[in-house]
Amino acid sequence: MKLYVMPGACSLAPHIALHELELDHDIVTINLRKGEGQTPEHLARNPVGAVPVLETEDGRTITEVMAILLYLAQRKPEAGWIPADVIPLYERMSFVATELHKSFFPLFFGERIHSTPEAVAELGKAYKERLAPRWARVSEWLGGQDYLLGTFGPADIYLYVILTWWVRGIKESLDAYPNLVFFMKRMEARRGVLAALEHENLKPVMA
Ligand SMILES: N[C@@H](CCC(=O)N[C@@H](CS)C(=O)NCC(=O)O)C(=O)O
Repeated sequence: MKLYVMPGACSLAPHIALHELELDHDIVTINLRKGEGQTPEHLARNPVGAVPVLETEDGRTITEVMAILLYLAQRKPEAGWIPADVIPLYERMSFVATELHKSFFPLFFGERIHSTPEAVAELGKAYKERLAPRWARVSEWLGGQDYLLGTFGPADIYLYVILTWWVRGIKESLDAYPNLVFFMKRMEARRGVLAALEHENLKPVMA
């Protein structure tokens, strides 16, 4: 399998999954900042020019973090990442994808939406406020558990990557959410997480 990533981007999630599941893979880095997402080769893989993209041995090309994570989970059923009742898994993954992941575009790229620094700052403030009840929601899901569904799985990996953006990218604290702090520390004690971080030349955010 070949996974196209940009270090630290959402593609880190399937990268971690490949390590956690111990699946053979090659990583190809796409430097989006240098326009490598817009080359004809990459657009043929994903017409919106984004990472991640997974190419499988049997010739499938899969885009979308959630789809790739679920595909990888199905490749290794013995890991137990797909519970008998899939609804809580889909609910949490969909929440991370739509309510959390996509809230970061205005935080990272506000200047692509508004042209004045004041408007960009206001947009950022609004999105940070919008995220607060959403962090509370995932914190409540975690409760006293180690992972979102009790046992480790793809929703945890996806949530972990988005939380690294909050801490490393936006430089915000998680101190208001002790469950999330413990979750991040737990994730950063995992071998697969550390292996993918190292491959992408990244340090743990809770260190
Ligand atoms: N819905 C997509 C979003 C992918 C996405 O936003 N990828 C970002 C990196 S985190 C990207 O490649 N952005 C480049 C671009 O949109 O031009 C998914 O879940 O995979």
